[in-house]
Amino acid sequence: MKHILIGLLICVNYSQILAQSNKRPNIIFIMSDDHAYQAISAYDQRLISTPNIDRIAKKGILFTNASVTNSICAPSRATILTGKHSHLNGKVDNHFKFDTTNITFPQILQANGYQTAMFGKLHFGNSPKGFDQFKILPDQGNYYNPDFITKNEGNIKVNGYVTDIITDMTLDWLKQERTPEKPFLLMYLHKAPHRSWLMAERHLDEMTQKTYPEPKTLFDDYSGRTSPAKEAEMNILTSMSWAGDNKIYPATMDSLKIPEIGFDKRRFAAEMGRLNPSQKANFDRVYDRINAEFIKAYPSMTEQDKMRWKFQRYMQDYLGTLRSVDENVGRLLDYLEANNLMENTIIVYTSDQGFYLGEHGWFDKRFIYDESFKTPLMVSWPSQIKAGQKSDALVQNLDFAQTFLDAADIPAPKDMQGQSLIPLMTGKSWKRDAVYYHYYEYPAEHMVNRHYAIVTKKYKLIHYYFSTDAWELIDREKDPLELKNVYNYPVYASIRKTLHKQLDALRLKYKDNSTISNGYIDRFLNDAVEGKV
Ligand code: SGN
Ligand code: CA
Repeated sequence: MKHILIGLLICVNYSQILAQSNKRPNIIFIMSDDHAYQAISAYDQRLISTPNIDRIAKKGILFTNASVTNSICAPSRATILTGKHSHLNGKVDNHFKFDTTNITFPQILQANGYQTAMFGKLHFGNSPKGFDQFKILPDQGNYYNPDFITKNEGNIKVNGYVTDIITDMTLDWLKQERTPEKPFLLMYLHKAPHRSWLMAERHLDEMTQKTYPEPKTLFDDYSGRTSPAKEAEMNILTSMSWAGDNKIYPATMDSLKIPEIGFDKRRFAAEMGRLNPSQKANFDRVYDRINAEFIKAYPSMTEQDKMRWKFQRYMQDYLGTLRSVDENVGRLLDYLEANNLMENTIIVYTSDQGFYLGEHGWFDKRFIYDESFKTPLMVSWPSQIKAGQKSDALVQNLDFAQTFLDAADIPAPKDMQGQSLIPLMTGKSWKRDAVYYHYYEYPAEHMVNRHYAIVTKKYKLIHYYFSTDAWELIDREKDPLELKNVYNYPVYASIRKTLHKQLDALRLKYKDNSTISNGYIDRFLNDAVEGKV
């Protein structure tokens, strides 16, 4: 009798466990805006410690070769949601609205019984489809006292700091709106650390007094590559603005006769104009000190000193915004842990692309050189993915849609172009030899020429077109800093030939037959001329 009872108990427990493990997982997609992997301690400890973000990697898998298909905000988000390259989903650049006739994975999850919510930055120019709840920033959004477009409350303004607010909204939804019987998809999307890098008041004193190591290529002169690297307008010395970015007062600029870079003074005034009196007093206190020190130092500064000074101010502010991202990710993880929501939840931490933190003398992104082409990616799912893994597989933001549908056991539409990462993360076979990249936003801010490329673990073959017609071949193993174009070196002749063939095949596979100009861009430009957009 006793044995039968124990047997029954085991059976009940076993079937409960089975039911639990067969339950479709929750999905929490955490994405920051412009978060460089160099600024996550799970990847690199030189700049900042991010203990909370690192918790996700420790519990799951850290990808060291994750990349985007087009290194810019809205196109990356469109690729994530549609599982398609930019030329097929139509969101080739930041300028035009997302085409909402695209089918996105949240729509599919919602139609299959998932509860769905999105909080933070989307940057599509329209509201997302497929969400039971959303509160999104209009366009780029603001760091202080931001406005939100909401699904149920119209447009609202919330006092406080954007990273804290987006997290409050996310936690409130989990606590008050979640239906426990349903699996959920939660997209938790930070504005930070996007330009113009305003940190939370609580980090100002500490973060504006630190000094950071310079990257090896801070003084890159762009020789050794074709013309686009030199022509881009994202050099810290020549394109980062004194007031708008480095928070030198317009009056200080006037007194030192420093010319404006871009809409320097106007951008500074717009940011400061959003602060309430107590926020402003905190910023003034810190900026007064920075300006007083700068006024003393500036007259004897060489051009190199100016570059160094700007780099330090850039790092202080950029990394300052990440302190609160890390704290707030910690708040979310603490809540999930305390409420037994970790085991069967897929948690992703990523960015819409990487970012240059002084490498090649740059800030911003767009180029295919590693720091902006690659993006941070870590995934935990304790019930299915072994903890503490590292993978150098060539995964992309293109893969998320199919990964999430696969995890929920829903067949993906045939025209999605990625590959589920579930087999890879659970130790089964997974293969990809090369990825495809295509950047379009030119002519535009930062002036990064259009280019497409094939990237393997060993090489990058890049075609810059539109304002120039130039090929680059980068040997990733021999030249990790990506300073030398070896396209015309005779020893690379056969590698070049093979890569050309592979690139042609990839363009065919992904159906990208745009050559000199892009069909979608031209269509949109024509529409714009005719007043249709
Ligand atoms: C703004 C920034 C740019 C940045 C784009 C795109 N300028 O225009 O530096 O490249 O956003 O960023 S700013 O003067 O307005 O700060 S993205 O992340 O949305 O693609
Ligand atoms: Ca971005």
